[in-house]
Amino acid sequence: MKPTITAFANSPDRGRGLARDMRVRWALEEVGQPYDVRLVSFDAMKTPEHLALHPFGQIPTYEEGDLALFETGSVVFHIAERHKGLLPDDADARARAVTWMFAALSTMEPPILDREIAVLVERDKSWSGERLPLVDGRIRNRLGQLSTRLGTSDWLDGAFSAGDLMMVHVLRRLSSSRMLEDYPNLAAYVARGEARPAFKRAFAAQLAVFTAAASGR
Ligand code: GTB
Repeated sequence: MKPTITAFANSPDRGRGLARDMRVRWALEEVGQPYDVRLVSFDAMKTPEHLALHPFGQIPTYEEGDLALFETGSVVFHIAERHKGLLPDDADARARAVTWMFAALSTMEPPILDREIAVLVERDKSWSGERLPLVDGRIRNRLGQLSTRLGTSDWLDGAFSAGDLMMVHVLRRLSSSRMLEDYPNLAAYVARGEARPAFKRAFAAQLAVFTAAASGR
């Protein structure tokens, strides 16, 4: 059954593929599963209809027949479990790929989100000048550790997996900070993910939404 996901009708990322529907689009493209998109406004995300799908009033959601999911970790894992291509067949390798999904979401993403809040929301606070370097230090610590683990490998554990998909998308959120430039193997890792045909298709699809919204259609 063809799933339907939700995405921003007017994404604040201006089509840069940073909103989290991009992860789900990319996963669906990797496994060759066509999908529909229902675009929602910020107001629509807070209606009872949307809250029934997503208790936190956010995007993306994922509907497939009677199944409704939220949280990109869960959605990408579901897609990876139901289709070939995003998780290895070997049980141990599969568990390690899932571990990298969790690492992306639980260890790498939180300090990166903290930085976005520090830059976008807390910039005017009197303590902002002291907080940002602390947040940046936490990110650099994680980037250094991840860089050491990745080393000269193409992907985190053998072949490209849902763990890489999630990690690359999380790291992309640092693009405006230029922090990745200090970790050439991580910058190359992100570029490798972005070069995948499935990524390019997903990126083009979300950009088309932004372009159409911007041109007033
Ligand atoms: N943990 C959830 C998941 O992984 O699915 C988080 C979902 C989430 O944060 N969704 C955001 C949302 O719906 C959109 S992606 N926000 C609206 C709200 O909470 O009311 C976050 C996002 C937004 C904007 C940019 N940007 O402009 O660059 C990037 C990412």
